[in-house]
Amino acid sequence: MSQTPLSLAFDDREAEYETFEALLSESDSLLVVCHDYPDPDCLSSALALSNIGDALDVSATEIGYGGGISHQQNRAMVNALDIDLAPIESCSLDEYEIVAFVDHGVSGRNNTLPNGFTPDIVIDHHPSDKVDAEYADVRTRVGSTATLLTRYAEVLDVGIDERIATALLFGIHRETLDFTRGATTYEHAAACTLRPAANRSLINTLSNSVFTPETLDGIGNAILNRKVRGSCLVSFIGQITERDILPQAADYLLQLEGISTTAVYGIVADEIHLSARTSNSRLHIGELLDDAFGDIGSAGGHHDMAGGQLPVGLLGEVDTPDDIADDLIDRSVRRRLFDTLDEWTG
Ligand SMILES: [Mn+2]
Repeated sequence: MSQTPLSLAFDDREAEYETFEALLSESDSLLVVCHDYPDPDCLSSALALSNIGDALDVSATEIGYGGGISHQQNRAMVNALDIDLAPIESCSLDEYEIVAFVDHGVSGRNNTLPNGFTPDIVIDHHPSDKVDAEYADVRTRVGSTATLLTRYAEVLDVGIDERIATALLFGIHRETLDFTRGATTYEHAAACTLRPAANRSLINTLSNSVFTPETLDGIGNAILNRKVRGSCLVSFIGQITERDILPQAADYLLQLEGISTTAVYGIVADEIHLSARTSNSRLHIGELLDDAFGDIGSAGGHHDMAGGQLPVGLLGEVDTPDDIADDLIDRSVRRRLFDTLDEWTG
C-alpha cells in the first residue's frame, strides 16, 4: 500500500479492500447506479468505480442514473469529461453480476429502483441504518463519496488519469462548496492526491458554467416567495422541470443576513422535491426533514444539507396541479417545516 496523504489519514481497511477487489475481479459485468439527479460527487464516484471495474477486467461496465441531469454544472461536467450514462429505466438489473450504488445506499430511496432490491456494493457517506449489501462501505465521517473512491483507486493501484482526477476533484469541490462546507482532513488529503493529475483550468471552467434561464427564474422565485420565521427561511417555487434549482436556491438563500436554515421546495413531475440547508450546528437538518416528512415520503441527509421527495397526493384530493393546489401544497409543506423547526428549536 503506497504511503500517500490519504493512506495516512484513513483507517486500515486492508481486509475490506481485498473483499471488494475479489468481488469485482470475479465478475464480468458491473452496473454502477447513481442516485436520482446525480451531482458531481455521485457522477465522479460512478466514473471512478467503473474505471476500477475496467482495471480489474470486468468486461462490461455501465453507469445508470435516474431523474435528470439539469444542473448546468453537472451537464457541463458530463459533456466535458465525456461520461457515458444510461437512463436507469433502460438498464435491466438482472443482466449485471454486480450492481453498485455510489453516494446513496438504499433501493427506492433517492433512486428509481424497486424497494427491497439488494445491491451488491454500496459506497456512500450518507448516514443510513438501512444499508444492505454484500459489500457496504458507508463512512459518514468523510465529506464526499469522491474521497472514498480516490482511496479505492489508490489502494487497488488503479491509475488515476487526468479525466478521473479532474472528475473526483470537481466532485469534492462541489460537495464541500470549495472546502467550506463539511470538508474534513480526508477531503484535503484526497485533493493532495488528485491535484497533480487534475485539469485545474477545466475545473475552473466547470465551476463558472452559466445558469440556464430556468435556474435564474427559479432562484428569483425562491427569493420572491420566501417566508421567514426567526432564523428559518422557506420558499416554494411551484412547478419546475429542473430539480437542481432547489439546492442552488437553498444554498443561495442561506447567505441572507440573519438566516441560518433554508428549505426550498417545488413540484417536479408528480412529486414535491425539497432541498434544505442549515448553518445552525444545533440542528441536524437531515433528521429534521425525516421527522417532518418521513411518514409521507422519503427525506433525510446530513446535519447541514438534506433533501426529500413527497408524493403530490400528500393532501389526498389534489390531482391536476393548478394555482389552488399549489397553494395547498405550499401551506402544507411550510406548516410541517415550521412546526418541526419549532420542535427542534423550542
Ligand atoms: Mn455526496
